[in-house]
Amino acid sequence: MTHSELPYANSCVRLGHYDPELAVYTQGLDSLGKDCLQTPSADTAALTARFDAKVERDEKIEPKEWMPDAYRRTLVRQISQHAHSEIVGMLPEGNWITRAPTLRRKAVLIAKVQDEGGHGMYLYSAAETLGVSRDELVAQLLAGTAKYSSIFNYPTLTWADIGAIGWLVDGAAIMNQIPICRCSYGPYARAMVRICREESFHQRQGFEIMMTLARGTPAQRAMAQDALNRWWWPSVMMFGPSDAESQHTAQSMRWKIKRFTNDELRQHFIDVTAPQADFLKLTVPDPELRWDEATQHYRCGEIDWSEFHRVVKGHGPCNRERLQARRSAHEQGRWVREAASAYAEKTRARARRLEESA
Ligand code: FAQ
Repeated sequence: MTHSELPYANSCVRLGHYDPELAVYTQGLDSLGKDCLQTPSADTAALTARFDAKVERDEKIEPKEWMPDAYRRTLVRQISQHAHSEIVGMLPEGNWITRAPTLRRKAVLIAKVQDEGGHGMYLYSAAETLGVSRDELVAQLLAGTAKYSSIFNYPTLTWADIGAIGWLVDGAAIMNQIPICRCSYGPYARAMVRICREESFHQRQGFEIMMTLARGTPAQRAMAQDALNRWWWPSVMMFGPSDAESQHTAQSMRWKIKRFTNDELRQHFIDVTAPQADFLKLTVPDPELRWDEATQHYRCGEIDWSEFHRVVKGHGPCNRERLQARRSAHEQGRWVREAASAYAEKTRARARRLEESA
């Protein structure tokens, strides 16, 4: 892996060499991709060979095409977990909308949280092209059987946490997601292009909050340092288990769903972010963090994987609270969904009547 191949999580997200098409793919929604689920009559080995060759040539796989079941399942798993993360990820920051310190900060935060909701929608739409419905996926989230990113199970205790989330969490998210712009599955890749552009704004707004606090009063500096102390390790863990422990990486790399391993992306995040902390004159809470001339990378201390597994299994500081908030939002939004469905039905009926009378 050369440096130029790696995604940037800094102030310039380089999308130039990726497919610039922004449209989120919705083709295939009518059948929800179910027509692709039947076992094809033609020889599966030949279909697999054609699929593999297409992936090898870096061509996109589209919803109506034949694809191995395991590829489809992997995509549904990853895209739906990603969508849930965006939606649950609205909660920690949403917590600060009413308490943002200025009107400008409040407007920016509302826009950011709204962007995350939009990302969830693009991603559920991309997952739907694979033959699952958004209702099914949301039901899994609400039942507590679906995963979402561990990072969103930590609390936002002070305003500085909003800065730290933008800087570190969005920074890590971009690092992980830029390569997905080149994912072999077309709808996911195209959704990611737009998402990454928005995430790069998010990262910069977070860094700007941190910069303001770090250059502020001693109390503001202390608040920024405290936020870095609490968000550093969870952000480093966000990239997932180490390569030695990661169940899915090898196969996902062969299918070009993932382009880099969890550890490669984590290392790059640390390499980019440690100098940013120096620039802010804040201290990364890792006494073993140091630049290694020989490898041209930062070395860091041991990750506490027991904490990661605890949080993923549902025992983080806010897992219960997050699910409860989603469940009650879903319940309180029932009338909106019912009204939207009734309106859509009314519109369809009117169109039918007009057609009949024409
Ligand atoms: N948390 O074999 P691997 C954001 C699970 S969006 C919880 O390495 P894989 C935007 C993994 O699912 C953040 N679970 O798996 C934002 C698997 O479990 P399974 C989300 C995790 O898929 C910012 C098992 O461990 N981003 O932040 C985590 O190859 C600010 C074994 O792991 C994405 O979803 C974790 N951190 O690699 C919003 C990006 N890590 O399914 C609001 C797309 C791993 O076998 C505010 N996803 N697990 O039961 C990916 O790139 C990959 O799915 C990875 C995991 C890298 C997350």
